[in-house]
Amino acid sequence: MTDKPTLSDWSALAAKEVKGRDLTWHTPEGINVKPLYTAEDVAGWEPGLPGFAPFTRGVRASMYAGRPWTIRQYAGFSTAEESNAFYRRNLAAGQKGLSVAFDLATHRGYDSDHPRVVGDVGKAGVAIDTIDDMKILFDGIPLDQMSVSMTMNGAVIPILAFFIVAGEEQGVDRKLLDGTIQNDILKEFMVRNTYIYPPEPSMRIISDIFGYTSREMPKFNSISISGYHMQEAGATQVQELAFTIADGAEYVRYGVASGLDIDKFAGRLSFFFAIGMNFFMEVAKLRAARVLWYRVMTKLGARDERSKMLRTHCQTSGVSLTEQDPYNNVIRTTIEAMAAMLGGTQSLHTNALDEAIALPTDFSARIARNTQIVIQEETGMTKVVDPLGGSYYVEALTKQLVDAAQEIIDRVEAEGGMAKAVAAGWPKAMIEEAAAARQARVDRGEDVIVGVNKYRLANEDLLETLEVDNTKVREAQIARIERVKAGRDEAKCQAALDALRKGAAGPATIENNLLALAVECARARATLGEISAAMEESFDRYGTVPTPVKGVYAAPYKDDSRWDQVVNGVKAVERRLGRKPKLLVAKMGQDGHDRGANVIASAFGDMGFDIVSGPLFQTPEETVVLALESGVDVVGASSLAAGHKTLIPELIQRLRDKGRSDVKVIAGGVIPPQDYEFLRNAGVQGIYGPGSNVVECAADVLRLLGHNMPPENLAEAAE
Ligand code: MLC
Ligand code: 5AD
Repeated sequence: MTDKPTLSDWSALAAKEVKGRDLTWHTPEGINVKPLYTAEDVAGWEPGLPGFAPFTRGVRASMYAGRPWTIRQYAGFSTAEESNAFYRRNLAAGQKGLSVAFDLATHRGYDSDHPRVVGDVGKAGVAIDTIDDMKILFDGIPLDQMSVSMTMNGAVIPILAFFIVAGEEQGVDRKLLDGTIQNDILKEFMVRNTYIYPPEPSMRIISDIFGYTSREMPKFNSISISGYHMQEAGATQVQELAFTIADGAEYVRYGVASGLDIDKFAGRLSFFFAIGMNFFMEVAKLRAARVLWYRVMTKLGARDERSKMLRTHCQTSGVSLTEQDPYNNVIRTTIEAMAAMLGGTQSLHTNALDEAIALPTDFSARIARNTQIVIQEETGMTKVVDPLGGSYYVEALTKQLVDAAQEIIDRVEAEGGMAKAVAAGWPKAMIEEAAAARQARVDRGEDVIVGVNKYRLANEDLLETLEVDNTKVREAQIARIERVKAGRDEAKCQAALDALRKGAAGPATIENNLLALAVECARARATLGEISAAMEESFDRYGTVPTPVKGVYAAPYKDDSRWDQVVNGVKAVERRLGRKPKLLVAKMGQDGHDRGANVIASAFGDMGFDIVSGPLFQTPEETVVLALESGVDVVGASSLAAGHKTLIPELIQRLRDKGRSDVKVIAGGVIPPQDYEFLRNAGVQGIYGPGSNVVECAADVLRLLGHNMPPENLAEAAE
């Protein structure tokens, strides 16, 4: 009998096979993944059993064998009528829970008739202005039987009030309302940007909602503490994990400080994570999240096990999907969905294959939904609880993620908690650095994206996409606002709004509970804009100006000939102009997705451009003023929420009106190829969709500025 091979025997054999090449994978989170894991890597690690603390293997003993996760597709567009019809079709075809996507006007507390939201109404989600809209949205959907998630953070008070009153008017007691409100403002300040008020009153709103729902709505999840948007903004999985858990700890502290007993509300806190393409890391991340939350809640004094149990929704990653060769997105989403379920999620959204260009059509929504149905009903994967439990690699990764995230959590806690960290800005900066580094890896081909930086198709077929007629939606919404206002008891409505105004101006007491006061406003037919404005009077409206990170994008380009060509091109233009070429990175409308804009600002800055980072939420008029005041050569409009066809032509027209058509306008972001011609006819001189190489974008801008920039392949030929 031969001796059993040892680990060093394996090492020697593997080294021989690869001629000594180092097989360690250094991940962006700083984890060194080895090519082999064995029992040695998990010595001392005890994952326990599902349903028992610390819930590493799942929050339920029977998990999907008892009840599969909820197929909960996030959706909403156009009017309440259209979204309602879409929901009903989806439920009939096997979707299990609802998840409402609101348009950006609604998110930011504006009625559809507000002049700042002309490009946004009904575009990235459904427009909701009044209780009537909310009732139509759930028409024929019994709110005591269907669990409904609502992604709302800024205008969370009027939306939740409308939901409660819509239930009431359906005959459903609020005690029976089942669902979730996102209500997670800290990540809005960090990455998602649909806040309305400054941080302090925003945190009061959250405690008021905890108070109200814990007293009145026992089945309702009062918050969905979200890491999703951090990963979308470029965060590594360790950053996503750590900042999300630290956010959760902060909310619990605020709830307790507002006088609530921790175990009275903590059982209804829920979570939300992104699931990207690093399959095993994502599985381990969900397991690690449960361990970390158990630890944090034990430390914060929770006694009830339910308070320490991390229940989560997941969504497959939007940024991992591509405009190019979009059927590859079905494959990506399937892999991500499997990671979410193997990690033990409670609820899941799978993205549609047209994610990178538009909102889902009936066709793409069907494929996305069926991805989950096939896993649940055809594969047998739900029959066994935590089937990856005990995998040396998964268990070792779980432990490593717990340790790495704990380090960041400890730093946050040592500095006084997440609210302070967010105000100091370092988590956001950390995420932006990770985003710039990722973009450089993709642009350099180090991170492969099939169909984008490798195996790219010579010709792409056009995909049929959903188009919302924004003008029509806006007109319909305005008509309904007018009808509701004409039909209400004005004195009663104004009295309810006055009471809310006073409540917002006063201390956070039970009598001043903002949600309770807003429920009265909703009953009296006040609009979302009126309810938001009543609070804005004492809370004020918050705004920030982005600060691009420096040097991160440039770092890996040392000794890169194409990079040098572009940098020299910028210098040549600088010599000719007697100053650096200047670019305004503009964000117009209520679209707060700023990862792309920040990455462009950082990368172009690194290449030598003079960058003006425009504030979020500008009107085209404000953008023109800023462009002319700062004397820019180029305005780059970044659009990810479908406002481009309204906002960019208006910007160009206004530049022309000022006699400044010499200022070049380019556009980037989520823009369907079907719209390119429309934009070019409007005067846009360069369009850069998802998957564009940033160095090549800069080369293109140099050409626009009259520099004789050689094409990319010539640079390669010259090497
Ligand atoms: C579950 N149950 C079981 C069981 N599994 N009972 C017995 N045996 C089992 N094996 C019970 C649960 O205890 C619960 O009852 C009920 O069944 C429902 O299960 P759940 O696991 O709680 O699922 P669900 O209701 O779907 O709730 C999941 C959640 C919730 C807790 C994560 O917060 C949620 O649905 N979140 C969704 C968030 C979302 O969709 N966000 C979209 C963001 S999009 P009980 O009585 O215990 O409750 C976005 C994009 C953007 O943000 O930026 O715009
Ligand atoms: N309908 C469906 N999905 C949406 N998303 C955003 N808005 C909608 C909507 N109205 C999804 C996309 C995006 C993520 C934030 O949510 O996948 O990446």
